[in-house]
Amino acid sequence: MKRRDFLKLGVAGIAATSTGIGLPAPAAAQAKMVLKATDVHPLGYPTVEAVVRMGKKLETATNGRLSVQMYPSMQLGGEKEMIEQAQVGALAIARISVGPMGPIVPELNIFNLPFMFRDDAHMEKVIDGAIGDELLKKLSDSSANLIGLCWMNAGTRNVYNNKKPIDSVDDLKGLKIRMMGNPVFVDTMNSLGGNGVAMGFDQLINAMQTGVVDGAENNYPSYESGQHYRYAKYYSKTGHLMIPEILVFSKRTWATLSKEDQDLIMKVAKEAQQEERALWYEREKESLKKMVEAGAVVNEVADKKPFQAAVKPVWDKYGAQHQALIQRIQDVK
Ligand code: BDP
Repeated sequence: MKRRDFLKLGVAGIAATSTGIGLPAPAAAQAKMVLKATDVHPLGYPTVEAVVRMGKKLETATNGRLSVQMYPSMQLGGEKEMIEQAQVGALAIARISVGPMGPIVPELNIFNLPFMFRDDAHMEKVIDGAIGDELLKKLSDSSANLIGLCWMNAGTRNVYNNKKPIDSVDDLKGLKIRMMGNPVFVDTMNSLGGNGVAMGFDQLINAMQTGVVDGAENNYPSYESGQHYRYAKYYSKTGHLMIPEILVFSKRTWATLSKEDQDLIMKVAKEAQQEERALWYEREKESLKKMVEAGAVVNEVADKKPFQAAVKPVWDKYGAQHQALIQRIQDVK
């Protein structure tokens, strides 16, 4: 089905085998529901696998009444489209990056600040703790029409391009680098001296092929599974962003579920947060190996201080109104 047709249907993100769609909560709660889930990544990718496993648990716990149908590999469009479909209830579950959620829930944008987290352990402590819970709640209480279920690891993002290895801020001069659709990222790349170009993940390969951009930035698994090394072989460990993923549920579909089902989904989602993490670290290692075998030229960036200094204006612009939250994140040890 084409994306547009899919949207036109306007179904509540569920394929109910009874006439449960659109009925008030108690009737719908009893109906058999297939929750549509989507991800930009392919089957086997840690985030996809974690949601597939979550679906199996739901199926077992409800004797098949609740299940998850996964649409991987951008089958339902890029992240922007995924968010929109979850908002209108055309799909139930979307696994998205916090990246594009920043403009929707301003506090979330703090996770999108360059060099926000010291390392994976710091990021994990933040998302597993009170701040993580508060931000999921902020999202659920916002006008975004989404329920925040859980977080997932997505490692560190590094710059890659088809011209040369990046060692210093100067090396980025003149390079057109694709960034996720959120002004904070374009500003980040521009303050580093490159030219940030915002576009969807679904448009990136085409943009690299046609020279609209010279490269992009992402973690090892996205670079490897998307085969981006074929278009941009210099992968430089700039480590400028560490952005967790977020699993969201359509608020419209959520409202048709019983409290018991909502609690069950929350429970398996929290488990998915930890399960994805284990899968993530395995996949990072495998992806690094595969991309190098496929010809990627990976380099360390010895001195990151000039990169950190260069993004100061981004912190001033996006962080000023969230100083207290930033301090709390930094205080997490
Ligand atoms: C990947 C995220 C994915 C984003 C993509 C991007 O897993 O959700 O869509 O980056 O750069 O790391 O758009």
